[in-house]
Amino acid sequence: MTTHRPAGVHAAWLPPEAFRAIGSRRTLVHGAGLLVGTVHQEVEQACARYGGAVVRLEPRTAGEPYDGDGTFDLVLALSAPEPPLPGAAQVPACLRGEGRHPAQPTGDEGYTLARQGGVTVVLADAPAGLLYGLFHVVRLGESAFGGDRAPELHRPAVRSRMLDHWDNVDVHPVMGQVERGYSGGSIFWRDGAPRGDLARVRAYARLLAASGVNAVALNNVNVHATETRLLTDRLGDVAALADVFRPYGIRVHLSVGFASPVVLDGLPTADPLDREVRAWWAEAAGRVYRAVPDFGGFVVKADSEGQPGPFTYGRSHADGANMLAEALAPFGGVVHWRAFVYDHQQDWRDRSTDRARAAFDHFAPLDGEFHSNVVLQVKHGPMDFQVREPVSPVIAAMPATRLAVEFQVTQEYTGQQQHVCYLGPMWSEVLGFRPWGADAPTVAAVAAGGAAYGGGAEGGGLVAVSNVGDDPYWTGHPLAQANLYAFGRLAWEPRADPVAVLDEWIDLTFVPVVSGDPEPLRSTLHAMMDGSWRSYERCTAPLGIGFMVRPGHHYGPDVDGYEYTPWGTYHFADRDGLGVDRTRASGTGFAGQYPAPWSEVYESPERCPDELLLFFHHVPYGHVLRSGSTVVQHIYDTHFAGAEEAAESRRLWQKLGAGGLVEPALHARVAERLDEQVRSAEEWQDQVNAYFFRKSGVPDAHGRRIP
Ligand code: GCW
Repeated sequence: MTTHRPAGVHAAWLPPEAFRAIGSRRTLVHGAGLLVGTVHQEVEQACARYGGAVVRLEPRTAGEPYDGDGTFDLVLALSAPEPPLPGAAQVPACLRGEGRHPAQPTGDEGYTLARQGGVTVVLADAPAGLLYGLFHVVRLGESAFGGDRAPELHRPAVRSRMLDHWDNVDVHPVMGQVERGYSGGSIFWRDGAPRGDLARVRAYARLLAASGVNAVALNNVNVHATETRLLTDRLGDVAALADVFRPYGIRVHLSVGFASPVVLDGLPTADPLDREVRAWWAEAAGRVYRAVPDFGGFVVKADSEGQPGPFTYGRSHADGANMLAEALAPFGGVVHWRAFVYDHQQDWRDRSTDRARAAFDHFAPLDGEFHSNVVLQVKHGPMDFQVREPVSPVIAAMPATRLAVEFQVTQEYTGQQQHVCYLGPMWSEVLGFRPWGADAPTVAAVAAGGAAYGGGAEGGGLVAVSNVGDDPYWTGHPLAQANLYAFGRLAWEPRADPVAVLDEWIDLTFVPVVSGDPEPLRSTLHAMMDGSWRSYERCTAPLGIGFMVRPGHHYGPDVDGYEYTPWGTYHFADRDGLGVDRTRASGTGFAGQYPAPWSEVYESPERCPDELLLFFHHVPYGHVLRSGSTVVQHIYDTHFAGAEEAAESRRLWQKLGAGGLVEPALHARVAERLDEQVRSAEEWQDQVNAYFFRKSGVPDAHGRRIP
């Protein structure tokens, strides 16, 4: 029997106690195969702890009746069981094989959930659906076993729900074991070798499956020499990890370097139109699939921040992606080709080059040229995972291309897991954004594709960079676990309310292990977390301008840190005002990359939403926002407020105390991070306010102290 977690590791959102309601009941698990085995094992473990019972039935052929006639509280069965299950009289008629509505297939991963006559039933067409249905019952807890429940069909909104690990096999001299990782080392590798701690990986797979994730890329998109060998002599590492993810319905993918044929086998070129190069990739793909038959595919960062790519050979990104797609196609694999391509060596003096334009300029003209197993993976904003950006215009520009939208669960620019910053509300806003205006499809619909996207290309799904490491709490800051959970849940159901998702996480993580009334803990966590993304926005770069962070590691304030660098991330503050003019009328023209109505809304300083004003416009400090405040007064007010909110969070957590409601060690870990958050928020407040006071000479209207 597997353990729920390796020794010394916090259970995150599935402590054994979360299975209490199921563990004390009688369950029938019906179906064959690996994932049904996982379902059975999960229930069996719960029953061993809480005294319930579980029966496992392999499907039989018609005419061969089941023995026995058990009575069950919970039935988890593959659809249309024939002959009828024992105790089938208890299965609601509407869900019995013969009575089920034929127009409602559950698909590969969906399930129907109902309760009638004292039995809770999960029916699925395929094993993965049973697994997701089981976790739904876990979320419901006791309430899964009370009253009646009309049949509900649950299916994921997007097919591919993927986490990318930026894990290195070797320790990188600057980036460490995990690039932009804030949770210790990799859970896969340590110092160039597999960690071999597969129990930890299994526990991770289980957490991901319970949140809805079904794909993982194992290594950093910046591919160094050792990671290139994951395609050859290190393929065994990949197969071992795939074996652990598989029972939880998760496929593994690999990031590959575009120059692999040169690096690994000394080919003279990696030109995607070269016959030998194409044969090399076909052979590499075959090798991978022999080791991992359900391998997901390749992730590629090409011609980006120094990574090799097709531009070296005068070829397009469609040429590059399609070559890999052809190699993977015979096996059903997919290429995730990243659209994060821009000039990272631009001249800061040149005001006409605009990094925000780059992805659209490179990729929009290629719409329709990518093979159907290429997914173009687009960061949600045009720059780089800032606390506030407009939605990337690429998302609305490529109706004939499979698009995936990429988020960053790891908090590179949102507090690095030192700060509480619950990102669910940001992702929810992005997913619900309608690039073509009211009544037109949302970003989530583009990621879902097909019918949801008005008959557009099949969707590429949702992807996010993982925030997990070998830290005992998984994510450094224990409350950062909520971001990982929320990504999976919002990828499954983008319309879910992010605050309700947070509540689910609290229910699954803390409530099962609380002795006594959980309400004070619940309300404290909501008070600290619900609005923490907006609070972090108030603390840092104002009104959508972004950056102002310390170069390199990206933590803490440095208003001019990137101002005179080649990275294309400028605020252009002078004595009169700040912001980037991205209008068509007088600026870089970026606003024109959007369809109407947003092209018009963003073009106009009067209509542009306040929170994005400085992303699109260069305005004087005295410019009056839609809120009624001036830009400079807004900067002061938000920075004072953000620092005060951090202090308030700390007060709430201290008030909660270490006794009883949360383990003392966890309380201490959060308390220590809150001290740092308060310190850092004051630093942001003072540096940003002092900077703009000195530039503008405008005093704070309320006479507060600006150093
Ligand atoms: O945000 C930037 C990060 C890089 C990262 C890059 C990317 C993996 O600072 O560390 O590289 O984005 O998304 O490729």
